Amino acid sequence: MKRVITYGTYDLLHWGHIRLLQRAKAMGDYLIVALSTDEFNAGKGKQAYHPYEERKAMLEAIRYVDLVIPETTWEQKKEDIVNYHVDTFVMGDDWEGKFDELKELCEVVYLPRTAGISTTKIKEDLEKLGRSA
Ligand code: C2G
Repeated sequence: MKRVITYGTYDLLHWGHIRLLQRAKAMGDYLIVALSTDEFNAGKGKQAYHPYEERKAMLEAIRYVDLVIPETTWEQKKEDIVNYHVDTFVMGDDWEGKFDELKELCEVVYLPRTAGISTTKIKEDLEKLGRSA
């Protein structure tokens, strides 16, 4: 049983998120998503549109996702990898190199981001639509 973990906010769930989760799951048999809590996001200077419980429920509805756990700190990754017996840590390549210290514990993979889509872009495009309406 190969176990994969990834981290993120997953707000306004979109195609780029789904493709990341799809490819992450394809790397093993069991995919854990550590989902940023609203409090942790505040620390990232992010305010998600959907609160944690809704973002969690949406991820749990995705066939590629086997378990959703809270991400409450930057430092929890090593503990998560040990506690959940993780074989592979996966992130989009906007994080390229940022988590290489985890290589002492598991495989670390950065996957190409899906171009042309982001939560920020969705918000900006909707704002433009609102102004032109
Ligand atoms: N992603 C992607 N393609 C996009 C947008 C996002 O592949 N067009 C990936 C990101 O690279 C990330 C995941 O989808 O691996 C979730 O993206 P976010 O919700 O934006 O996560 P982020 O805010 O980067 O939080 O400790 C790590 C942080 O929690 C990551």
